[in-house]
Amino acid sequence: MQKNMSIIGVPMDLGQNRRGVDMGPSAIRYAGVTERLENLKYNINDLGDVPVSRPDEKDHVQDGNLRNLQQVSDSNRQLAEWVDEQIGKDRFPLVLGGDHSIAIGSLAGIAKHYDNLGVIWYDAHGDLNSGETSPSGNIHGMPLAVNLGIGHERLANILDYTPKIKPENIVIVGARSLDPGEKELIREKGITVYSMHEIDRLGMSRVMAETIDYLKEQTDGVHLSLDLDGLDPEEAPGVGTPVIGGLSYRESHLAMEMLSEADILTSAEFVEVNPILDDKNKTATMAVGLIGSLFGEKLK
Ligand code: B3U
Ligand code: MN
Ligand code: MN
Repeated sequence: MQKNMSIIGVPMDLGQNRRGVDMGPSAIRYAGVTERLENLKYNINDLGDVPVSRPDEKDHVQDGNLRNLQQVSDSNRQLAEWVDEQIGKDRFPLVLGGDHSIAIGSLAGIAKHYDNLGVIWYDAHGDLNSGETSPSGNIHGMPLAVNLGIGHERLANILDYTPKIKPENIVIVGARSLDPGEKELIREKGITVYSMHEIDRLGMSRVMAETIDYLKEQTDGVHLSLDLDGLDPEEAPGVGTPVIGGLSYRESHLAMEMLSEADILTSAEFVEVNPILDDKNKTATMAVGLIGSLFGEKLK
């Protein structure tokens, strides 16, 4: 793993409609992410936060079925530029959200450096909606579709290219809440999904072994996009859209340890930590624990 790492915070809460997830980057920093990584001998440069407009600022209008389109796309464009620059300097980007709409900007900045970027989408949701299929109008339910080139061009065309990723290079892990339009897209594009059903049947160990083998063969870089709502809300309560029956602390640490051992990751993001809905920063602390395992902490 690249030892030079840049942390980028994105205090974004405009991709959904519950306040508080904008404090996610602060909560994760407060839970000690930098110290944790420095102890593992990473050279950390924390670049601070990408600017995001306040919910009460300017014209927060709904554009069709896309809430706060202008503000979400403006911040994502800046995020894409920051991420692009860090990869250009040969630094591993670790992006801290913020709601999951920020995966639009991070992948825009990352994917231009690869011919065949792989993506592990660790999430209760598919985030494969568009303005046409979304039941909520919330852009945090759309980033994976946007990265496939499906969605408003202000989102899909950030940094002037689209699509960012290929459907065959995506692996979704932990899904248990998919909308009808998302299921259709998964079928149509042949996206690999390990839902909770497969995880229960096969076990996380086999699911991650298959994911790693597949992406190793198929891709020239792998991005982990980890939505904390992939975990069970009993263990990670500080998220805006909790879905029961999720991944456990133990399964999630095993997944991170296996990724660390395989050494295939080239970028990562941790999103949807909402400290207002949390229980004594438990979810941000969970995120930092997972980051520890992902970047090489060992049990013995
Ligand atoms: N699929 C629903 C709910 C949702 C998606 N992502 C989150 N929630 N976190 C939607 O609104 O698109
Ligand atoms: Mn998500
Ligand atoms: Mn989710």
